[in-house]
Amino acid sequence: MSESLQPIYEEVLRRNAGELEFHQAVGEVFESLGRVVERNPHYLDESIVERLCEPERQIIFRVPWVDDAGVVQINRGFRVQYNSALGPYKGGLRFQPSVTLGTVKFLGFEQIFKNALTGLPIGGGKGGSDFDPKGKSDAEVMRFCQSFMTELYRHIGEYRDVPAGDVGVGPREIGYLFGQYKRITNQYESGVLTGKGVGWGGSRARPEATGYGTVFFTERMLAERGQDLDGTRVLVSGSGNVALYAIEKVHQLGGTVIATSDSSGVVYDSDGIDLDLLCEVKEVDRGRVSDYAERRGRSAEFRAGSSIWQLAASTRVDVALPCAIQNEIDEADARALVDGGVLAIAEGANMPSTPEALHVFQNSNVLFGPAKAVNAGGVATSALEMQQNASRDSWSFELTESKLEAIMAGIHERCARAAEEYGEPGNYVLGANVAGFTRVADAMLAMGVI
Ligand code: NDP
Ligand code: 2IT
Repeated sequence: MSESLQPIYEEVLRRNAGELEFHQAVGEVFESLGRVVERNPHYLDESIVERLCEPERQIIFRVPWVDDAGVVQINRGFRVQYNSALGPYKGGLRFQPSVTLGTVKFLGFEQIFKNALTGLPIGGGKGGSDFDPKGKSDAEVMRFCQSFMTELYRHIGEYRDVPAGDVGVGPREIGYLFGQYKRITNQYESGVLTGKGVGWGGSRARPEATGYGTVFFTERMLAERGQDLDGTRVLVSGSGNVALYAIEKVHQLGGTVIATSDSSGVVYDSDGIDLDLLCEVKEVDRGRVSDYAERRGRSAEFRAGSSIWQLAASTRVDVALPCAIQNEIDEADARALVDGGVLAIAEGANMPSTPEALHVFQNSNVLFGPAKAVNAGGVATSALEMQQNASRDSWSFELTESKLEAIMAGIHERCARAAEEYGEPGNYVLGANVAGFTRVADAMLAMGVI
């Protein structure tokens, strides 16, 4: 990290004690910003970096609800309205027991630069709760969502803050949240949430967007070396929203996904993952990848608790798409991928590589696409959903997907150009951080001391 940024980083650590994921996200961006502030000292003179590290607003609230046994349960709700220089705060809600303020701040910080990279008018925010939807009945999830929105509604709005889904928040939760917002406000304000059902204001291709966008970005990186996905063997971790549609697009483009995972373990399928079966297990039955292995028969094998990335040590892997959770690739995993001869890694999840893993990737010859560029197709299509809501329009799947593909090409181009400008062609980490930072910083400067 450059000398000029070190004291700012120390201050971030001091003011946000114990928020390790937030420290990690800030540190990773700072690694890229040294050269930017050296060339543009006015960013330091105007304290833009310090301002960017401090969220505009942080909301923490109690979420009481009654479970099916009639017992009162208490969870904690969060919304971090991080930066609104480019548009209303925009970013998902995560429901997972491990969520803390530090988790939401890391995600919100990443979201600022990701949203800037899309070129669309959206600021950065994130929210969530330590509520665990797993094992809860639909009625319990509904009562939780209604209680969560009963506080959140006063802080959000089409022009203020527009939440969406993330881990543990899918179409079911967005439905309950939107229903409660509508009741409380007595307004049909479609643009207040994205990820809605297509029949009631949602965008076609939004469910697919993050996974598809991840694969579109991967294609662009491979094309730089005259390669494509046809015939590749691919690992896709996680088996949620992002992973399922990443698998679908890989298969459409001629690759084969040979393994996937969830938090309990890995399923390796020598015939390639059967996506219809996986969707049935995960989306219809809300089951586990071990259930997939059981129902699939001989070609599939479930390995409890093992790392999907270590498969690269024993079988050919060309592309790795981490689509599960932060810090899911550690140094040993990164080494297994690099030593196994992987061509490309593209981060569908947010911050899936530990700093040590990132170091391994950046010191190798593999193509590496960082999350804030690679997975931006989800939030970009959310912005397209907001456009459709604002104009009371509804576009076809083909039109929306083609816009998504063009946006991903634009993000790839912006990252590649910024990396070149700073003397490191092909360094997408540098390119994404520099291009995202510059757009937000310049907007903030134009608006005075905000
Ligand atoms: P989902 O809740 O739909 O799926 C998450 C998946 O990750 C599940 O299969 C889950 O398994 C698995 N998982 C969670 N923790 C672990 C773990 N420790 N090890 C292995 N697998 C794990 O979430 P999404 O698909 O929406 O999100 C996945 C990632 O993509 C997150 O990082 C999210 O922030 C990011 N993202 C999502 C976007 C979106 O539009 N949804 C947009 C951009 C980024 P299990 O069921 O066992 O918990
Ligand atoms: O991390 C992310 O970009 C998301 N979870 C999607 C956010 C959104 O507003 O669609």
